[in-house]
Amino acid sequence: MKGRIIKTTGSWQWVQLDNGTMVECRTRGKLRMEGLSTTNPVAVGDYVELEFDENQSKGSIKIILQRNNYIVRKSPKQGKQRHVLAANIDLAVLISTLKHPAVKYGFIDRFLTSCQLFHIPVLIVVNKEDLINHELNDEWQFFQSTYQAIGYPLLRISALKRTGLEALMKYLKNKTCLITGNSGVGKSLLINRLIPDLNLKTAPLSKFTGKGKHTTTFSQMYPLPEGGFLIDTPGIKEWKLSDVKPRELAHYFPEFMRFMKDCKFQDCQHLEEPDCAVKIAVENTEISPFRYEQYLNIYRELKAVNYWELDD
Ligand SMILES: Nc1nc2c(ncn2[C@@H]2O[C@H](COP(=O)(O)OP(=O)(O)OP(=O)(O)O)[C@@H](O)[C@H]2O)c(=O)[nH]1
Ligand SMILES: [Mg+2]
Ligand SMILES: [Zn+2]
Repeated sequence: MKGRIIKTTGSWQWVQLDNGTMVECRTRGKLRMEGLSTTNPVAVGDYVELEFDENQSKGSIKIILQRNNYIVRKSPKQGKQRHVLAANIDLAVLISTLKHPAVKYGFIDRFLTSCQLFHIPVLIVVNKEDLINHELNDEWQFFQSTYQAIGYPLLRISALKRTGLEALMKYLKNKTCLITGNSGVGKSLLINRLIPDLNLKTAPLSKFTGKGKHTTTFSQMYPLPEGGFLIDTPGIKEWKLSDVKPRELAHYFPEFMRFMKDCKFQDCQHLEEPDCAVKIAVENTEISPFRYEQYLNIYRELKAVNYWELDD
């Protein structure tokens, strides 16, 4: 029998069958072995083949069907281990705020890199637009010019005040959408707005730090009344890149592509090399100097990690 994973918690998975029935399943030992290089062998969004147990109330997963795509990050706790966040995603919706909490550009640029690597289209959503006053106008201009200029669609919404939701819905309809972002940006409140009667838990930010409280603790997929699915995920503190080699990093910065071919050296890493067309474009601000800085930061980080892991 076929179904789709809508929630995973350790060794138990909740699978939804085509007729809507929910079945609690275990993964078989062998399946877990095959996925050894990742901390989780099955992920939310996976299509699976399952078999019912003798008493018919629970099941076990026999096969994970071929994935269209998936997105992996380095497990925050387990060093080299990889964690599959979700599979078979049509759109990654990256939620950010300008204030409460402040923008985490490090997270955004790393997440965008992963989405380029795993071929997942991204929509950037700035939530809490009700908090964007004239003091935040420069930040908004900067944010917009940085990401819209390099081709990412960008929307401004307020989940609280229900503004911009119709425009957003046009992007989401009939797709499997991964909703990600730092803790407290409003992922769960937004999903509650789009799926009435859901009542996901949301929480005010910590008075102390102004940060989210990691209210959502596991990923789960919910059907949209208009068709499609939204995957709520726990707030991500730090996105650690997986599966990217430093010398390939520039390929995941889409705005570098049209300049790279004019670099003097074919294997140019766009650091200190002479006649680097990317660096010239940065000087002319044809490439955002900020994004180039981020490229250098991530490049150095990947170099350091690869040194310790001894594979380049
Ligand atoms: N002012 C304002 N507050 C909002 C908006 N959207 C969400 N919030 C508030 O921000 C806080 C955090 O919202 P959540 O939906 O719990 O955030 P989350 O991204 O799911 O957080 P985690 O589950 O911890 O990752 C709540 O107090 C929400 O009411 C908005 O558009 N404007
Ligand atoms: Mg949440
Ligand atoms: Zn170069």
